[in-house]
Amino acid sequence: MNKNMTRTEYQQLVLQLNEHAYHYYVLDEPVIADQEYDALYQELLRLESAHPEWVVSNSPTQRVADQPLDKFHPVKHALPMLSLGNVFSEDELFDFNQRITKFLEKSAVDVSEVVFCAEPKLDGLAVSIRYEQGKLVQAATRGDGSTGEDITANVKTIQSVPLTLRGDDYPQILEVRGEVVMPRDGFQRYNQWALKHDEKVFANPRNGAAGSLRQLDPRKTAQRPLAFYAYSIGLVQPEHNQQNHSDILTWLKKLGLPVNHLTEVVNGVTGCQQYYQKIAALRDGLNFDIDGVVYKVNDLQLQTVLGFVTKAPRWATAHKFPAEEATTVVENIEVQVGRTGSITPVARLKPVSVGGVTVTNATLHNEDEIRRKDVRVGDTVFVRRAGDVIPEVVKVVQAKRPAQSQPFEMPTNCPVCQSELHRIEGEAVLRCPAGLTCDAQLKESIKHFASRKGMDIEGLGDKLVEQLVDAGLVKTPADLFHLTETQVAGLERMAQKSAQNLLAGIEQSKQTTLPRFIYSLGIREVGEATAITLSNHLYTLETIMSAKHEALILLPDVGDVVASRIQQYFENEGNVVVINELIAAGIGWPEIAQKSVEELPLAGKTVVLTGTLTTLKRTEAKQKLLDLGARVTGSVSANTDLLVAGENAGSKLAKAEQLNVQIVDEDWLLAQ
Ligand code: 5U1
Repeated sequence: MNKNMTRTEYQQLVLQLNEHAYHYYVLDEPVIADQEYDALYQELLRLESAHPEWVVSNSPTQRVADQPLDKFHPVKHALPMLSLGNVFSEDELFDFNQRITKFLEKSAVDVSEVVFCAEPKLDGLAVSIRYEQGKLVQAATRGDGSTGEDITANVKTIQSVPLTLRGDDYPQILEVRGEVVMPRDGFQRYNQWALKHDEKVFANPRNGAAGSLRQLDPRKTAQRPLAFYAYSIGLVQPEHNQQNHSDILTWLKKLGLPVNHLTEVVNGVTGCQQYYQKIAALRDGLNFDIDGVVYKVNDLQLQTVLGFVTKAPRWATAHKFPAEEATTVVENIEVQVGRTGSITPVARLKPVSVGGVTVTNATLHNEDEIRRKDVRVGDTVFVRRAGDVIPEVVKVVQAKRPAQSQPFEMPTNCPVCQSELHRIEGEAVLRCPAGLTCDAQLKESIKHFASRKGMDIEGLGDKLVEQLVDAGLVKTPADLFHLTETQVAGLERMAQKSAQNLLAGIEQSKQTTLPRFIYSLGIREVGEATAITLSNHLYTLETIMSAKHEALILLPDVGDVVASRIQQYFENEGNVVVINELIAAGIGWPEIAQKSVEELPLAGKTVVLTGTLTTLKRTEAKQKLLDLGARVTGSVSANTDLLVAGENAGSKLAKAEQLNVQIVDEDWLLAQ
């Protein structure tokens, strides 16, 4: 890049970077790669250091103030920040709609079916952001609705919040209301980092968002992964001329503010119900926590007619999902031994309904976690269930702790095989070192071996694996292939027919694929995607088994740790013996044609992945595309050859249709 840029060129560079941020955060359609953005940003830093007098307030470098605050100052909202009424059932939703229609009838407004704007209800912290002459001048928490706290310096650090509004057609004053959230992936990453660095971990993403915004030092907030979604407006001067709430959201988006992509206009109660079901089904797969959906009468004139009941609008309500947290009593604490010997303490709970599901066990993760939370038998605890993850104990209700309770001590020996437990430096978990000679690890390894993504042995469920191990019939995965009908039929609840079915399932599983076989071995850190990578790049089991660390780390997404695990696994003689026995028992797979990169099915093709996938994780789908030879990019353009569209594909799908780009779904990708 030109080293002698002029001030005007510097200003253009700021605009260019802000435009890229808009494409990335608001449109979700980046037009340059992250590295290209970083290079431009570095150039900006260089220019600003050479010419500090040029620095403009909307430069992306100006997000983080370098002085901590001494306290948060009160801010009076120009218009109150409203709260929302709640409904918890379909009946209550009907009542909400009926109250609206009755009120409109009484006001002599004729509406046969109310049109709503439906949005996910994000579980974060509500904020109001004020722009004057297009510049962000203030951000405040909701507080009591009329007065909040000034968190401007913290909100400015959120990358998706524009420091200046886009274009030049913005009102002189615009107050935007919305939610600051900590995305789930960022929350996990942050907590892992916090654990390592002895910092406070957050109990859930909502606490993460709230705690981060309440930091007096904005440099700390800047390190927290936060996102913002706009959902309404406060004061606007001069008055806007939008007709519907959905028009306001479109307008905000045009001005550069992120609006949640799941927002939809729906008709009547039926539309609301369908929207609720749809979002409930998507909930687990989203990257942010939601605790329900919000319906708002879309027509702004009707909103004015409907007005308010105390502080909440009559024209809007939240339809809440069943609570995901509940309190219950810890009846016992036991430890479980995992497939790789990891020892996990588990709280046995007095049964409690959490989010509509009865929970009786909750993980306490590991020794550090149990110490940190100091969970004891007899304690009353908050239990949380988020999506399909294992329920966890969030915290103890100290006030209800029984007088005689004792801190929990982790065992020194494996509860199943009695081996002495080890804790490897740098790891949080205790491990049983006995491998397959420990029955608990053997059972979990066989379950993994037989699982759907592994050898896919029809008829071999968890219960049966436990019976086979307990009866001493299976000591390694290879023993499965030498079982006889008499042995299996002799097990409890098994008869000749079911024994025959199991043996047929085992026989059928012998014809597999190399990635499935590699996955089924249960090598630590080697999931489905890595197994595919190993197979597609190294082609044969022999090459994979003898691959050196230096060769392994050259493979896509194989880092130091994964490479070490793979090498250690194949260096273990016991593992090699079992592999040889499995091959001798007749397990085989079609040879992988050693194609050069140009011969791969998607060689030279530019592919975009969008929407929510149901089977593959996003990283797995991307890996699969890469393994097929594709170049995977983030945005649809005239250069895109193929769009893989999951559910709720949104704007990328529309653009691909417009550009006549070939569109395929997840099933297509799975079949490749
Ligand atoms: N999505 C969404 N969340 N939420 C919260 N919309 C929304 N609207 C709110 C609140 C408190 O209040 C409106 C009445 C502006």
